[in-house]
Amino acid sequence: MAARMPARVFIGVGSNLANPVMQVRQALHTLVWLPFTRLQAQSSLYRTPPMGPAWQPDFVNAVAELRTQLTPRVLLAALQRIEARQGRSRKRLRWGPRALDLDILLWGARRLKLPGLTVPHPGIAKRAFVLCPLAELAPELHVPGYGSIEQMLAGVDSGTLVRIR
Ligand code: A4P
Ligand code: MG
Repeated sequence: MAARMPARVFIGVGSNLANPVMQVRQALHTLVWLPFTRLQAQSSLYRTPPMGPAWQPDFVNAVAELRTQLTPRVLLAALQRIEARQGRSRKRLRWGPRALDLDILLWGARRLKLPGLTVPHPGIAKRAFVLCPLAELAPELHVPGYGSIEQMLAGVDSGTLVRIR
């Protein structure tokens, strides 16, 4: 399972139910315990207006940077177990409210297209709530297939995000 050089991986963390700040903090703490993985850095937390149905509460978003020797599939399965443990039901409305969402945003410079796993995350270019915390951790970043994080940030409206802690 751990047969490789560590990859630099970024995880998007989001919540808008059941005390979102606590959910995001707890998820970040849990990432520390993943096998063959180091939590390298974590961004500030941001309060962000919902993308998708507007009746739902604001989200809290953050990004975590990992070094991992896990394979992409094994890491995704581990993230889905963390979501499930934090009360995430998988039968939900698309883009609807959730206690915890963990997305694999980037896997080094790789592009992955596996059943159930696309990296870079397909929504990355349109989401200020991903790009702002990502830029905080890695302002030099180049996103494969998209360009520099700086260019990408110029294409979204980050004025509605509030850095909360
Ligand atoms: N999947 C494919 N690629 C990936 C990847 N790179 N990382 C698959 C994680 N999962 C990936 O995801 C659906 C399927 O995507 C999974 O089975 C996995 O195999 P999901 O988490 O079950 O469902 P979802 O998250 O509701 O769907 P979706 O369309 O991925 O939603 P998003 O894109 O995650 O958006 N507004 C704000 N302000 N902040 C947010 O964080 N999040 C969402 C959810 C909506 N609005 C938001 C936010
Ligand atoms: Mg998701």
